[in-house]
Amino acid sequence: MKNSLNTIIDVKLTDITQLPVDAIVNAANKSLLGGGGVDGAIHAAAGKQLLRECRALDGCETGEAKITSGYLLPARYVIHTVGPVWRGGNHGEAELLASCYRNSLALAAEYAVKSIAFPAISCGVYGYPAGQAVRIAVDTVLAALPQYQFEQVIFVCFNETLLELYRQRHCQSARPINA
Ligand code: AR6
Repeated sequence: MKNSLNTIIDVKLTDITQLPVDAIVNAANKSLLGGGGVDGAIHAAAGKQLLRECRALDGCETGEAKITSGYLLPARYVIHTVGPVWRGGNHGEAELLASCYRNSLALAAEYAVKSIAFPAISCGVYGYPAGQAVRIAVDTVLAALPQYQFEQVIFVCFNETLLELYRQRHCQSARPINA
């Protein structure tokens, strides 16, 4: 059985909707009915059936996660999580953001997902400072991995600045990341 030491961790500069992984994570809002940014891109690429399934989910609280099929996406599943809106850092944002990563991984494991890709949750419209968000993303995922058997985790960046931040975090982390 594979343990966390066998999980490949990648950082990729790409469009998450193009990735042929078992699950991609969506940085959604509480309604789960679509929006802009990566959420809009995922709904556009998955097709209208995704919205239909999302309507039946009755929304999602910040820090929690829900799963749907990927429909027209190369990914089999979409895990929808709701990141915190940045309000200065004293409103539980860090713990809520960490919960997004932990709950997404737990849900993925329940569905026997082996490969999963995360966008930089809360780093767009929700305004989370990228450096802090990347640290939470990497540290939370690395801390959670020992309890699962994932084969691959990908941190997807949509710009060079984020890519560089993930690389820097890689240098400081105990585990190697392929970037
Ligand atoms: N592939 C990978 N990353 C992407 C893509 C893509 N196709 N498109 C954008 N990003 P955001 P949030 C990056 O704003 O901050 C939505 O309207 C983007 O550059 O999508 O959690 C929801 O409905 C950024 O680094 O999510 C919510 O209302 C990161 O994804 C709200 O935005 C997240 O940016 C959620 O805001």
